[in-house]
Amino acid sequence: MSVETELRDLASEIAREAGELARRRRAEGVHLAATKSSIADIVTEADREVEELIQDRLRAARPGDGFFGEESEPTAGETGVTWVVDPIDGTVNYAYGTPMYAVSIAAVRGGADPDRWQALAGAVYAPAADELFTAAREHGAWLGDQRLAVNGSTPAGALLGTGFGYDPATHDGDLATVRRVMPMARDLRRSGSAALDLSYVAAGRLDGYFERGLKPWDHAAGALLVSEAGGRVSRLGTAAPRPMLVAGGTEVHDRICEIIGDET
Ligand code: LIP
Repeated sequence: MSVETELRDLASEIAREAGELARRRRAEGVHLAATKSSIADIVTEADREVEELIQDRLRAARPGDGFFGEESEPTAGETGVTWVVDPIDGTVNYAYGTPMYAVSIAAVRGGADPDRWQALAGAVYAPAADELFTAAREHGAWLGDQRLAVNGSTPAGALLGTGFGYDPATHDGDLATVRRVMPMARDLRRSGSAALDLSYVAAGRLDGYFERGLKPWDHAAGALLVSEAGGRVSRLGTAAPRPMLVAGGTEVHDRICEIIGDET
């Protein structure tokens, strides 16, 4: 067993346990804990409780690793491995009681900078669907025991996913991007969870995905799933306040980048 597959199996085990906790708390009733960047950017008590469980399990299994989670202060490690964690991606869906939410756990080599890290392993668990997407570097991407592969060419147009930030002031610009990309699309999906959007690209349920302003924990695991499923992932405009993430099979990825590339 390689380091990457060991990290993948640990992430998978913890993602399932954390997802089950999130599902239980959802059934018991969700309570708002705070708002962050805007009144729409919420964190629930479950987000914090789930992240605490994940951090405890990781600390017990690999005490020297770093941790970079959405709901806590980053902690440096001394092993060279950092865990990048979104305890409940799709928080607004979760708060509203819609099923598109997931636990996203990734292990990366190096710090928590997506432009410098090397993703080693990832797990995205969707409790409502009981679907566990996993990947280990150079060991493929999987949904359970089913090997994943991104879609190839899209003669009928590409089925694309996208999303919007919590700040309404950014919506006009993001909609302008959607308007530019739509001529290549057959249709558009907006799930509310970047981790699941990327998992769906890896599984061939979407042909491509683009979204501006994601946080590292939103895409750390999902991006590895896409690349291990034979797809491509790029971050455009990394010097901008809201870099653009693009993912898909090579043809779709490259076409989206060609359309968007000059606007970032
Ligand atoms: C969410 C992303 C989603 C994006 C939302 C939000 P969160 O992450 O997964 O793609 O459109 O604005 O950023 O806040 O649920 O962890």
